Amino acid sequence: MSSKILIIGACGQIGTELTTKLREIHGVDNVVASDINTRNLDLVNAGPFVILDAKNFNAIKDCCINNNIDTIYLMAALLSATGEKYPMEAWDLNMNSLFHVLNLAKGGQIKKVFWPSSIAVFGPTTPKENTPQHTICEPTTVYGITKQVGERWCEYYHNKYGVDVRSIRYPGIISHKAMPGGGTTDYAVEIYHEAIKEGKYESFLSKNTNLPMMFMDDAIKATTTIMAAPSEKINIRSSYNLSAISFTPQEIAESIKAEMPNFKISYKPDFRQAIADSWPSSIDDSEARNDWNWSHDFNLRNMTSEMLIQLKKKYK
Ligand code: AKB
Repeated sequence: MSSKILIIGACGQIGTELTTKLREIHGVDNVVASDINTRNLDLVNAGPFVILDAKNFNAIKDCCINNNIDTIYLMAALLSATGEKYPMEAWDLNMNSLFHVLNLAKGGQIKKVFWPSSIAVFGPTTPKENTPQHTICEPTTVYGITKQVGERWCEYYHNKYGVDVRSIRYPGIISHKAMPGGGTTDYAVEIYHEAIKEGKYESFLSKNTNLPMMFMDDAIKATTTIMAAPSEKINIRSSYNLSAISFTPQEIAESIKAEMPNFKISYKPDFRQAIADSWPSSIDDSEARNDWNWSHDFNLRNMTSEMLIQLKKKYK
């Protein structure tokens, strides 16, 4: 029998594309998209959509009962840059939404949960290169703290109450449909839009800031693969390291210049530089590769080609 899925935060950068993919896999009517607002609604309204506040336990519970939901993807969150501006709001949204979903699963209403963590769980004391799965995690952002604590709670709910919760630590995600909002890695999306629209881009990170990144197709593949894996293959119930590519603003600019020789980049680091400097440059994701056969498809060159093709169509 197909799962009946609720996506909370379906109108965000990842939520929109996840909604489309899950509807392809499970059938349009089996995937209810929800968000607190209707930004990007055109990307998710080919199937059921409800307005839902991720901080409202009763609203989530009623939505699950009314739609016979057995699986939740909790994609709502305030990201790293916005979280620094609104620390208490980030804590409130990121933690309460997770508790609501974990408690529904503990009560038996929900059978399976996906909750994204992030490379933001790492901090300045973490080994920067090839960051191991199990290592020092002393995050310095509110967002990172919520993700680190959330990971501990996911593992706790699994061990203590048998909740089938699965999670991956997303790197920066690059996509051409919905824009990201409020992250430190957002520059790597903006740069393509500005390349097509203006032929130039001013980066808010310095030219040698090397961060782990991933094309959206790979992020969606990782998400659907971990959720489809047999439960006994999921040995880590906090969150899996996940990796594809790492690059700097200068390297992404070079990859754009290879296709658009007149493209110009300049650098004006702002408060997000300190956040980026606290994160790793590359991630060791061998546990995800071993446990549930994760592999990525996109490198910087073919990601740039695809981004430019798609955005040329969008802005023509
Ligand atoms: C951010 O930059 O805050 C996010 C993330 C790495 O989790 N994209």
